Amino acid sequence: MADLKALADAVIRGDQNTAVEITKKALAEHTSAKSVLEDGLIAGMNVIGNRFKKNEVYIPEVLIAARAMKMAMEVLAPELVKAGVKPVGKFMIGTVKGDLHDIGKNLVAMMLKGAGFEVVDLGIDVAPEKFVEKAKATGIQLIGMSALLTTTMPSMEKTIKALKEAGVSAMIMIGGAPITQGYADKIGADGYAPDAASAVDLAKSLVA
Ligand code: B1M
Repeated sequence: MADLKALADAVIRGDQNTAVEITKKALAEHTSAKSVLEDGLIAGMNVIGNRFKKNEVYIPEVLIAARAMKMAMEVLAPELVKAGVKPVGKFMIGTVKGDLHDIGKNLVAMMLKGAGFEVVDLGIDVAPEKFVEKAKATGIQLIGMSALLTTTMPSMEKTIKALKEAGVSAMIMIGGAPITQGYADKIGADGYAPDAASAVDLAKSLVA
């Protein structure tokens, strides 16, 4: 029998070969795709997320774990589709206009994928019009914006204004080194998270 605890441990260690191998074995043995996802991959990423929050692991460990999860997800994804497993929620993220920093944004995207969200990544330097266009095209539930520069923080406010004017009803969360809860409140965002692990908790609570 494939061991889903061992799968979670492989994700935690960032051991992509073992993660892929156990995922394949579990599917070959008819373990449900949902169980492989929830009891193996997501369980492992949850541990990493909690350790990251407590500063017990750092960015490289999170990136390596996320890569192991990504490789296993490539094997699992077709089975999840067949089984009709629905994502926890649909999340769209981008670094706002004028801003080219994407390390934190990528980390947030990976952690949310790890938590079972379907993630649309718009990349960097994303103009308000692009957020609006993609939000309308995808019917997304939750939009995330990242900014690392004090000079690009106003792009968040402009984007929120554009989304509201376009009638987009998705929840909006923001983050990035210069962002604070006070700023989120001021510009009308629905939530702020200081780091990628808290972003997962926030995203779950916003789509709940
Ligand atoms: Co830039 N840069 N940079 N830079 N850069 C900073 C941000 C800076 C603080 C450095 C400094 O002066 N001390 C400073 C900003 C000052 C300010 O505005 N107050 C700065 C500057 C000035 C600039 C340039 C203007 C430099 C220049 O050209 N003169 C220029 C601007 C380019 C542009 O964007 N238009 C620039 C360029 C660059 C590089 C391209 C060289 C590179 C980016 C590479 C890349 O991202 N692919 C870069 C880098 C690497 C940095 C530092 C060193 C590191 C940023 C980083 O990746 N941190 C940074 C200094 C620093 O922070 N020590 C700096 C790690 C990352 C995991 O953290 O992004 O904060 P962070 O993400 C965290 C949280 O904030 C949160 O979760 C993440 C994980 O916990 N989070 C969210 C992030 N987004 C979230 C979204 C959420 C929720 C949480 O919900 C949606």
